Amino acid sequence: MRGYLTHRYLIALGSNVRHPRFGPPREVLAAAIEALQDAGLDVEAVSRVIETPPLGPSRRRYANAAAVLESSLDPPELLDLLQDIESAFGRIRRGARWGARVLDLDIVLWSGGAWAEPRLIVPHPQFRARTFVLAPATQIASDWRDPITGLTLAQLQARLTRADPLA
Ligand code: PH2
Ligand code: MG
Ligand code: MG
Repeated sequence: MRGYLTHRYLIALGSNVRHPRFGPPREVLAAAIEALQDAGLDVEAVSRVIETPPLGPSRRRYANAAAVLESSLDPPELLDLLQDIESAFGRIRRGARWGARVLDLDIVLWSGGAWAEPRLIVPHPQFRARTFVLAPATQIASDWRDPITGLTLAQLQARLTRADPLA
């Protein structure tokens, strides 16, 4: 049922480790989309999967994608669910920041504007600087406006790829 309690979310997906059953990272992301649907989330759009060089210490390349979904869950409730799915895919949180991971599901934007608490900040604080988030996100939600800068995803992506150091 869709009603006034329904929120829209932009989710970024990433993987740079094989899964013993699903296989290489690109297949992990496909399986993750199914897991989101099985968990009762209404998946409205899914980008293509892109392969990206790792940002940070990990050496393995990533598969990245983005999805738009609808849910009546609020951001902390959705975060709990996404973390349950990450765990079900075998992700172990070792505390190491940006370590290799079989599945990463991040909340990038939600229809409610900004959300800030110690455990969860939406919009995702780094997403404006990350092509591996903006490129797939622009495929499926180019007109979605970042509530902080007022720019659309397409504008943020153009600003990033222009890469003018004086801008
Ligand atoms: N995620 C990270 C750190 N570095 N690099 C790429 N290419 N793709 C990612 O999804 C990614 C990353 C932390 O979540
Ligand atoms: Mg994450
Ligand atoms: Mg991440």
